[in-house]
Amino acid sequence: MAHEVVRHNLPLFDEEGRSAAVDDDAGRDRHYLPDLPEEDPYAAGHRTCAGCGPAIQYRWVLKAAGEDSVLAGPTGCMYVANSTYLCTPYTVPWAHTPIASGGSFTSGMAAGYEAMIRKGRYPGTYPNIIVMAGDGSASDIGLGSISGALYRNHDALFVCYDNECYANTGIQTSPTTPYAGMTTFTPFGKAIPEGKKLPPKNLAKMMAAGHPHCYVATTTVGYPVDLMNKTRKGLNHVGAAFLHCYTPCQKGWVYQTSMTVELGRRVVEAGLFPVWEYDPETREYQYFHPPVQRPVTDYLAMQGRFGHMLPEHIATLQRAANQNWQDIGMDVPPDLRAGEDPGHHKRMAEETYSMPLNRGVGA
Ligand SMILES: Cc1ncc(C[n+]2csc(CCOP(=O)(O)OP(=O)(O)O)c2C)c(N)n1
Ligand code: SF4
Ligand SMILES: [Mg+2]
Repeated sequence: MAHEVVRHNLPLFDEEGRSAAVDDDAGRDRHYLPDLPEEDPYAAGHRTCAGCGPAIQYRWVLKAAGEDSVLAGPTGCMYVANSTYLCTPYTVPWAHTPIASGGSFTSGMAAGYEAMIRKGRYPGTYPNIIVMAGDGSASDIGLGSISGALYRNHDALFVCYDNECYANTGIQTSPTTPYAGMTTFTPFGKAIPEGKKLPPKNLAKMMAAGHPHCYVATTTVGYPVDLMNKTRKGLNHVGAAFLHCYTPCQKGWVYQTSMTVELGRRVVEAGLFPVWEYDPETREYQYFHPPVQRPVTDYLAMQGRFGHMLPEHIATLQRAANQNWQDIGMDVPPDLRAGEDPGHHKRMAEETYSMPLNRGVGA
């Protein structure tokens, strides 16, 4: 006789109880956090760089998922920096997979647990099955295996931690590296002054459009409660879920290490990374409308990887951001529309911005 597969139903964190919140000058609630679980399945003591965005994301995803989780990690910084012989920061089972196989390995785990529980060989509740793959893995080398797992609807959460480069092998360009983002494979010079010419691949929209039965969402390390709730929604969804999370890489992007979470907000406020959720029941997108809309220079000027940009490059990015604002149903304020004109900008290295942060490097 087949045994029943019992699943967890994780409660969502309260996003309304913001009594402890302290607003900053821009009206953003800065210091709000609800009561969170004490447990930290991603414990301290790993070896990622100071301020590593993917490490922050790993910690919050696993805090939201809890101890009854099993985890896979394809090759990338979050494999290499987190594991040395006989040592990992995880208090839950974890396995490394080849960079191309995060999706297929996780499909196997999900199918295996289903089968073992049905046959009475595993006595517990169906665990939270999670794979966290870098952008190089999820949007490029391992895209096929993740798409296959989503298509077959295995009950697992597939996360892309997006640091917008192949970080672990020395900051090479990936499909999610933004236009003009400097990497070791997209240096700027006389022939190609913008560095990278292509716009980023729209990974999450591609996953939602191509696998409409899946829960799909985007988030950033700038919104911890949103990130943790989307983790829980993805895990509660019976079937495959995909989460695309923006995670700054201070080594590759060249910024002050304390600014990782601030960047996670500014990229949204600059219109360069829309935060949304796709509901497979209603087949609708819900877009987050940030309370602050900034010129892209407020975001770009914080990072050395954009320091070489010329006025026409900044104008190109402002046009892309303005298109994003329209796509998510927000008006484009006149000053942001004016930024579509190159004459509106100085060279990036001379741009002013709204916080005293490090200057861009480069020309
Ligand atoms: C098939 C294959 N090609 C290339 C590599 C070399 N490699 C190891 S880690 C890595 C970078 C992965 O980038 P990403 O998935 O974005 O993770 P990140 O390092 O940025 O965390 C690469 C290219 C590999 N391990 N396997
Ligand atoms: S190189 Fe980037 S992604 Fe890798 S550990 Fe350092 S900050 Fe994190
Ligand atoms: Mg990466």
